[in-house]
Amino acid sequence: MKRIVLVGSALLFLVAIMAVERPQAGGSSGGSRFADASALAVPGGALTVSVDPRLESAKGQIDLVVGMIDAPLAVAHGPNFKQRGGALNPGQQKAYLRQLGQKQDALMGQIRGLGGRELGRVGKAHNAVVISIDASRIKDIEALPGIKSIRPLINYELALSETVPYIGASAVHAEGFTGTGTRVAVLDTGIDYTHAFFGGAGTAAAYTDAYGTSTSDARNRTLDGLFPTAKVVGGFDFVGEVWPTPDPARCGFNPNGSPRACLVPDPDPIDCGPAAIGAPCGGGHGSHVADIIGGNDGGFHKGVAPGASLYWPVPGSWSRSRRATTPTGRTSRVHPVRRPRSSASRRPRFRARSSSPS
Ligand SMILES: [Ca+2]
Ligand SMILES: [Ca+2]
Repeated sequence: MKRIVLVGSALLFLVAIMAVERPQAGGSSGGSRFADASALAVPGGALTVSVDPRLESAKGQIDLVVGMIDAPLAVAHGPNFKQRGGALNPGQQKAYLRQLGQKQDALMGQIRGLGGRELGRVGKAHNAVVISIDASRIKDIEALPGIKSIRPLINYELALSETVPYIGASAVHAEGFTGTGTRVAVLDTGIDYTHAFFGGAGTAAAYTDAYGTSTSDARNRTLDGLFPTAKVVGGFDFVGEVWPTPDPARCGFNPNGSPRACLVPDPDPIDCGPAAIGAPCGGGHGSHVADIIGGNDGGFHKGVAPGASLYWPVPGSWSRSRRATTPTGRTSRVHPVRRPRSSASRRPRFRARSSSPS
């Protein structure tokens, strides 16, 4: 019996040592140390829940981002982990996310009991669940354990007026370097050279004159006296409007009878962008990229090199970037080209919305 007690004591001592050696968030070791997400958690009830003041007068059904007290994976892994090495190896990272997910499951069970519905959840850069619920339940959510913050879900629109200064390009512009005299060739889906951000009229009528009203419209294959322009000084469409979508009318059929896709080049690189043009159109990615590079409406809206001239060879059709802009314009992948606030008559082409729980 005495021997059994001694062995048990030794085991307890070993467990105690392991507990002391648990890594903390921000640790710099590789992945060899034992990881336990619970060591990163702030005890429930120890924090005051931060409720966004914009919710004070909220009424009716509302979308909320409910932040949780456990650190997201990025925090648990440690700051600058690419340079310094993270605290968790890949397996531990997955286990940590599973642990966060289990707590989110438990929270959602409680929120559903309050009449809420889950819209989404995140755990890597931010630990939160996104829900839809009646605003009258915000106080009840605040009382739930493990809650850190409650914020409204807001649709943000990215804008060059923010991103260009953010990367330091505005400071370069202030020194007189705007890309003037530089020619940039971009390989993408095409460019809407009628857009106001590229010096065009910026009207639906101008776009229709250049593109037509469907992918089969002859105007998207001819220059129509509208191209090139002072800003978009050259370009060519090497693929046509629908490639790689099969186009039996122009391309015929494969030996097995299936419709073929083929390249149908034309001299007009006008982009197939607006949702007003039906399927299979739905792109606009090239115009979006062009705006980031050299968009310039002569006012507040400026790309990274607003003085640059653009060339637009089109080696890939809109279909290659279908995910960039859905027919409803709702996708988070696109950096939207915003309509100038000063001109309501200019259409909000290629605009996309991005929802963020931040
Ligand atoms: Ca045309
Ligand atoms: Ca074309």
